[in-house]
Amino acid sequence: MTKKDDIFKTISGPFEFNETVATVFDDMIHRSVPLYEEIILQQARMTKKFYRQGTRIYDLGCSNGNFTASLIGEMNDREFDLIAVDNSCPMLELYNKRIAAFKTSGKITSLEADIQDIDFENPSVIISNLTLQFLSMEARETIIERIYNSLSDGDIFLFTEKTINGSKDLEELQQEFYYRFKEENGYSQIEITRKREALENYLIPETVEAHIERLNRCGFKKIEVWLKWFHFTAFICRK
Ligand code: GEK
Repeated sequence: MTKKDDIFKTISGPFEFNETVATVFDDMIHRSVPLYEEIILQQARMTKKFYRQGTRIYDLGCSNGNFTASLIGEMNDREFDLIAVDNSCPMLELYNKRIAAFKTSGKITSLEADIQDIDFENPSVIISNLTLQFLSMEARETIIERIYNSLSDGDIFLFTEKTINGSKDLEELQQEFYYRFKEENGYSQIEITRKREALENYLIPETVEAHIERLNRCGFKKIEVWLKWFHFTAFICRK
């Protein structure tokens, strides 16, 4: 049973994926990311559809394993090879404990590493759900270029990001509706404000256009926004 996220009721300061956050992660992500379950489920289904036997799936920023759990369910008896990467030790400890309890025909390897430092060996699906947003702009460009180069034609890169709108009006609208969503999920004004301040300069969102331009520069030409809820945008890119 996951603990309730009340971190910002009492503290303020910069955000990090430490033990306190790991302990409440499931509650936090469900109450902070609209359509989170739907995003995970459809990504697991797309992974199943595009995974080529004998290749690897990479989950960049795997956290406590929600995508892995969903993938195990979707793959059923099918064999697969998944590399799940996260640089937060407490998060990966939760991941390992949780995934060990699942029965699966898949080979699952968890790696405590920075996603910028790993080699992509024979991938057919690479996923980064809400993780690129924590990298610098240069690092985003480098990793997407490497992802593109490591995939073969027809393979996919799935990613979800918090995005912003370049128009002030529409950005304010997104903000308003997002904060309303958080309030409806039980976060108080002070918690919302403190979390926003804590993420400033750490989670750097970009516009959808900026993402598409970068994807194009890195080689991706077939791109679809398959889900969008105000700030939250999920992409599929096919090589
Ligand atoms: C999910 N994908 O449930 N290298 C490795 N891991 C990183 C890095 C990095 N450079 N930066 C951040 N992380 C998950 C949710 S959460 C999103 C992803 C959120 C890790 C970080 O430790 C955390 O576990 C994850 O990326 C981001 O679908 O909490 O907003």
